[in-house]
Amino acid sequence: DQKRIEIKQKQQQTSIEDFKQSSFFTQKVRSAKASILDPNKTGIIAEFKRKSPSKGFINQHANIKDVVSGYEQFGASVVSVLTDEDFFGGSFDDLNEAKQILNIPILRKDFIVDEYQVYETKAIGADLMLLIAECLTKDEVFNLAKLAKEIGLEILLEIHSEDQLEKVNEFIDLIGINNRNLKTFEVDTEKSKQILKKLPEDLIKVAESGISDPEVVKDLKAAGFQSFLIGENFMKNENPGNAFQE
Ligand code: IGP
Repeated sequence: DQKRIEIKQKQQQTSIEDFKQSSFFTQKVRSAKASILDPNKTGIIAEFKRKSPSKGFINQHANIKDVVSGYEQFGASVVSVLTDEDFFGGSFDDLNEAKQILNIPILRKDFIVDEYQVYETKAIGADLMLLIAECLTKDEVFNLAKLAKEIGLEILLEIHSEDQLEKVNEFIDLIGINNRNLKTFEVDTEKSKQILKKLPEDLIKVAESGISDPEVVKDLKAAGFQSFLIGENFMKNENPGNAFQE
């Protein structure tokens, strides 16, 4: 609800028409699907995140350009940038700085609830967008994903339980299973492996959150996940790019 109030205010400053005029709007996005399937890359979606609701500050003063260039250099397929300010301390400036130096696709990580934000996502230079099944009805997922596809964005739909699978539709490119329960913050990769078995064949399958060692990645890969969204485990180091390498 808070997001919706913010959106109303923003709409008075920048209109959807303004977004359509922006230079990124007409550009073709970089495909996250292709980058994840690229055998010369790791399949990892590496996240830039200063703080989180579960941990508080992780790395308050990290320099985004240093971090994300490290991620790219060591083989990340995609970089995820939080743009939510209240819970994650992110901003559009962060995404903009990342865009200036990266050659790989950028995921805009935020709570998308309105069509306005879909246009905004394209205009700020992101290549794909997160939709969280838990925050949206089936119809909302459909409408937001359809619009995103129309303007050329790729879509990662995040689910956390099997019943949310009914929100998958033909516009979704990647499906993420969040190992972390957004309400209790508990991490359970076994449950994610169970849900994985029920997923449609043609989607790229992403394991998200709480991945803290290479053994877990191996285990999830063996179970059939093609991509791994990792934030805190990198960001908690003084030099997150180097942490990725290790
Ligand atoms: C990354 P972690 O535990 O590696 O930092 O998790 C990512 O999965 C997590 O930030 C996340 C998230 C979200 C953040 C998953 N779903 C939805 C904001 C909104």
